[in-house]
Amino acid sequence: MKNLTRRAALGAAAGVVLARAGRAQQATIAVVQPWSRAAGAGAVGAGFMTLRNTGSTPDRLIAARSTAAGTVELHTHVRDGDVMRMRPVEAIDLPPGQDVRLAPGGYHLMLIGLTAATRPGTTLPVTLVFERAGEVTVNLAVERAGARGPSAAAGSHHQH
Ligand SMILES: [Cu+2]
Repeated sequence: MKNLTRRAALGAAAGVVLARAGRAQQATIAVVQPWSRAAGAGAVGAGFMTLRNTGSTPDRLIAARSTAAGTVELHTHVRDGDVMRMRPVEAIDLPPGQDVRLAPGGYHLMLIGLTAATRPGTTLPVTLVFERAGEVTVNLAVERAGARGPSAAAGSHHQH
């Protein structure tokens, strides 16, 4: 019994250490190539990027906001018969060691009520709120309307 008790005590201590290590893990989400598309003032814009959880614990994108839009929602696309429709989601899960893409036809940020027109070549600030990693502000590179991806990736021949 004495051994079992000691083992339980050690286990509890180890648990505390793990929890502390987890809390100390800040900024373990890398935001790769955030981009948007040109849109008019008052219109709805979109935000795309790859979210890379470089930590060892799960995280979630739980909200986003922008000084350049009235509201920012987290959206996904769901199939409805032959049509793909957008639907708000509460959060986007970010498993450790994985890349989650926000891309046309899938997860994306919906920037509702742009305060000004966005033009190709400019940037758009968005603050991402992660459950564990906290808040990160990134600049979305504005591409032309209808772009399918960030031009930095499309034009890159050296980053393989
Ligand atoms: Cu949407």
